[in-house]
Amino acid sequence: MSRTDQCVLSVIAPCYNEAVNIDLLVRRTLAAFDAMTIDGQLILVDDGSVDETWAAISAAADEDRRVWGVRHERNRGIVPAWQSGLDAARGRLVCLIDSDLQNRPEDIARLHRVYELGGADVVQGARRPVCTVHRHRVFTRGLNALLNLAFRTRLRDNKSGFLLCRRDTLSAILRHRLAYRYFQAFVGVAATARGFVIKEVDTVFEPRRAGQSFLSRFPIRTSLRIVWELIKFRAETWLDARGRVGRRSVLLSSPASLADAL
Ligand SMILES: Nc1nc2c(ncn2[C@@H]2O[C@H](COP(=O)(O)OP(=O)(O)O)[C@@H](O)[C@H]2O)c(=O)[nH]1
Ligand SMILES: [Mg+2]
Repeated sequence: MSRTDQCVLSVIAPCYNEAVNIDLLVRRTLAAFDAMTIDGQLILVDDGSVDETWAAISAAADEDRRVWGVRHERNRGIVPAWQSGLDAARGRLVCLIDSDLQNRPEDIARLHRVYELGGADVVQGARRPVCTVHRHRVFTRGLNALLNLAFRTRLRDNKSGFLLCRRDTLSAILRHRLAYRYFQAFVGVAATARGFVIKEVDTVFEPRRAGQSFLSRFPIRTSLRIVWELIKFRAETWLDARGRVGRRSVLLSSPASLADAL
């Protein structure tokens, strides 16, 4: 596939020190494309890994033209990695998936099937079990409840990270004005706040085969930072909504002030 070719589906996987998982991830994802008989592209974004992740990605890209590698020189986080994947994506549809095989690449077909049935802008996997490490489960459930409360949503898994939608829909969801390190936690509420309809389907969340979860490194610090960012994002969406309503009411109430409003 050349840089200008279009395809149907681009799967984007952020990779941070996942050398041991790349080979199987690639084989299972390409097999899923074959089973779906879909014109697919797999984009692996190495986010400044310090292990052999980039070597594994390069080898896979050399072997199959459907595999693309993107590399960050230094670690920038999951959402900037999704963004770089999005910049390289040639698909009308995109799918985000973890690279550690906790999401099953075979389930991409399920998300796609549900999407094609219509009625949803975003189809996301609700992880079952939601977490495989006990202390993470408490954190994940608490954060999920907090997000639903703050944004008046009723999502079962706000921090899924396994979803499928149109490419331009994902661009719109990831747009934000303030700086966040963990915006991946706000994808569900951001989608809802921007008027997209999300459908959730249960997907198996396997235990990690190898490597380390980013949460196990600094759980307390990470949790506090995410809660702080939640407050920030709540304020950002509130201001956005007020801005929209404000502009609309000016337009509706006084055509003469149209120039001012623009
Ligand atoms: N790009 C990028 N990806 C990351 C980073 N930390 C984790 N990931 C990837 O994001 C996915 C989910 O991360 P993981 O640590 O397994 O989170 P958990 O499943 O919620 O415990 C995996 O594919 C990781 O390789 C990071 O700093 N940058
Ligand atoms: Mg994981």
